[in-house]
Amino acid sequence: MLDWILEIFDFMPVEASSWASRVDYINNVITVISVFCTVAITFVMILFAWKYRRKSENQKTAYITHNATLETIWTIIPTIICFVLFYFGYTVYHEMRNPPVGANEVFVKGQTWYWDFQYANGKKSTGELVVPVGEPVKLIMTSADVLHSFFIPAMRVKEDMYNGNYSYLWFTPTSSGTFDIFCTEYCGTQHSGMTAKLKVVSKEAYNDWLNEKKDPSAEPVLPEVTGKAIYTAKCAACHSLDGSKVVGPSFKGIYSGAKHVLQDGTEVVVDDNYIRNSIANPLSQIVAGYPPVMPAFQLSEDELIGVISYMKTLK
Ligand code: HEC
Ligand SMILES: [Cu+2]
Repeated sequence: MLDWILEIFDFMPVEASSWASRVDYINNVITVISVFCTVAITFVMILFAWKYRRKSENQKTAYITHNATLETIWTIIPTIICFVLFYFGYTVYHEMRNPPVGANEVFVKGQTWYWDFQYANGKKSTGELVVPVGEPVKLIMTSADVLHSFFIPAMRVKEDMYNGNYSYLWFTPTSSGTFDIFCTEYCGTQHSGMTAKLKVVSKEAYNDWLNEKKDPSAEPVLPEVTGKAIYTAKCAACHSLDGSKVVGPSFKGIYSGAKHVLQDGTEVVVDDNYIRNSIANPLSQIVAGYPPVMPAFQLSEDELIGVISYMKTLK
């Protein structure tokens, strides 16, 4: 019966990720409850207005102040419904905010009015995001200018992207095909044209695409190679790779997920945003036990991707 009612609401985009059916189910249940309540309350309101209308000039209406039983019931039942909806919503949300370790990472840069993508092997694409079917994909996203928002309706994922900061989202595509990507943050005159295509392909096709070499002279450089060069030129004087303390903390195992304690006592888990912030605003988060002497570096988005990718290799 419930499934049959939910069928009526089947006007959503295709379901092509492991989130899709769960997101739609919650959405449909909320819609069914809302439609039911709206219709029922409106009907009863009109009915009662008519039924209990004043029928003669000197008719006195009943003097009712409250009804404790009714009020308790209409408080408790909606509260229970809200908690049940919250439970289902939160479980999906919690999973959405915790990408699995080992997901295929793709860096995404939004700018007025197109999208750039960079893959783990340094390959870049514009306006076309290619991912393998059945494997988790994590997008690490930033904006080169104003606010944008990355939306793939078929995957049921959407996340804002900011200048100078990384946001992320992840999904596991469950069917192959080409899907639309939209910007859903009004970002200027050509906002509506800020679209791209998501191509979900087989693992083999993905690997072929990732490693295809159209032009041997323009072979992609591994981001960690770029990162290592930057490290040697700009960071090695103060940061070691072998665990020893030089001027600053060693980069060895920096991505292990361990907590780092800051000067003010707060604990942080090292992630892409922490690294990014440590480079651009070193004085905003000072590691406990070290002097605040690190200069700020203005690295380009590609250089940041390089340094971050390189640090992830330092086990
Ligand atoms: C002049 C020395 C110096 C240079 C050069 C330097 N740093 Fe630092 N760095 C420090 C010090 C000191 C700290 C610890 C205090 C702090 O957090 O500011 C630090 C902290 C960090 C942290 C936080 C480490 C942690 O364990 O939480 C990161 C990440 C970092 N630096 C990245 C870089 C990168 C990337 C470069 C090169 C582009 C660089 N640093 C260049 C001195 C330096
Ligand atoms: Cu935009």
